[in-house]
Amino acid sequence: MKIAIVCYPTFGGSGVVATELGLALSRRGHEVHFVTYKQPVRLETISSNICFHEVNVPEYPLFHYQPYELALSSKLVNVIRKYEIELLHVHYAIPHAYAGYMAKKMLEEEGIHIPMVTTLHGTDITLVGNHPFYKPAVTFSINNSDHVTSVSTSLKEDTLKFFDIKKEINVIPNFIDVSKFQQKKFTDCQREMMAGRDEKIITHVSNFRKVKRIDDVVKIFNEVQKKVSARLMMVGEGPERKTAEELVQKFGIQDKVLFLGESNEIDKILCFSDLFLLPSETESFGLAALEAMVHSVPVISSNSGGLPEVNIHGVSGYLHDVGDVESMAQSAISILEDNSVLDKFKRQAGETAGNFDINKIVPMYEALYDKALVKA
Ligand code: GMT
Repeated sequence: MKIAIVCYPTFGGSGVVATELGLALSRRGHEVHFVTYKQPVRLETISSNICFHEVNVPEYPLFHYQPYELALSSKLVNVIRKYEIELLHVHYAIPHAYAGYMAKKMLEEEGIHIPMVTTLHGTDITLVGNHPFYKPAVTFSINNSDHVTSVSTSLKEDTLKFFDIKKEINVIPNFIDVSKFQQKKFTDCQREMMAGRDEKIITHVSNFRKVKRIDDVVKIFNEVQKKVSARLMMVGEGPERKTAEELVQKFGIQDKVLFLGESNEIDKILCFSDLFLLPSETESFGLAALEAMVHSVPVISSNSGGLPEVNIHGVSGYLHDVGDVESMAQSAISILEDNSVLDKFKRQAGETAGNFDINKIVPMYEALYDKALVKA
């Protein structure tokens, strides 16, 4: 099948999922064309059946805001026409499904009919899409997609609650390539460079937006380090970093907290981590938690959004109410202070990640594509 994928090429989870999906589809014999404004961060190889088409938005001084959707829909028309693409898979309702719909309509004028699958990832629904300004555009884009998927049941329920949706929403959870991590030998898993022999390593990875509550990460760690000798690795960049750094100063724990910035080597950091913290306000899924679990790192998270579908309370880690720093810290201590408990949680976290193996999930997308093609 010839598939065009539209996504955000950044470090965010939706871009990662879209890229990993495209790569997996190409390995399964499909021809995949990524259409976006920059080469996606995890798209390291371009081959005969993986192409990247850059969307250029010319700077024109008259426009206060450069019209990305216009440039994207025109690019889609050209790519679909030139490479005889059979199916369009867009990640995010706005602006991608919105632009995809325009491309579909332009192509229809030429007698080309192309089915569009839209995957909802969360931010488009729970944060951006629910803003009254965007609501009509999100509703329209979802209702005019040929097929719609969401990455968790919780996100499906939120979408149906917030918007007037006429389309069926199929839940296809995010995934991870378990075998990749079983086979990989992290020769440079240099734990000793990061912490002392008796210190535990706690990690947080995100884009440091408000929704991630990284001040809670610091507060939880501050409580934990009073009981268990530990270090905190803060991986990522974003608007809340300064506030978190100030909190670290306030608690006087600068020597125990490392801000590592954005990293392409998350695997190398997770391989020596003992615990992962994700106390977000909400997560449609929490791919970062799954990435930790596949490295056998237990997760302490909030219990909001799709997190309870990924992190299983008492099995792969613990979940508590948003903002309940005290309970999160207590749970973290209970796992870290006893090595036999830690080992049990590590094993269980790895096993839970197996439920989301790429080989179970990618065929669900392929089945949906088949359905979409039959209808088209
Ligand atoms: O919140 C992020 O870190 C980025 C955001 C995105 O749009 O890329 O992530 C969303 O999609 C991910 C992949 O499906 C999910 O794992 C994240 O939970 C979701 N973020 C939120 O719902 C806040």
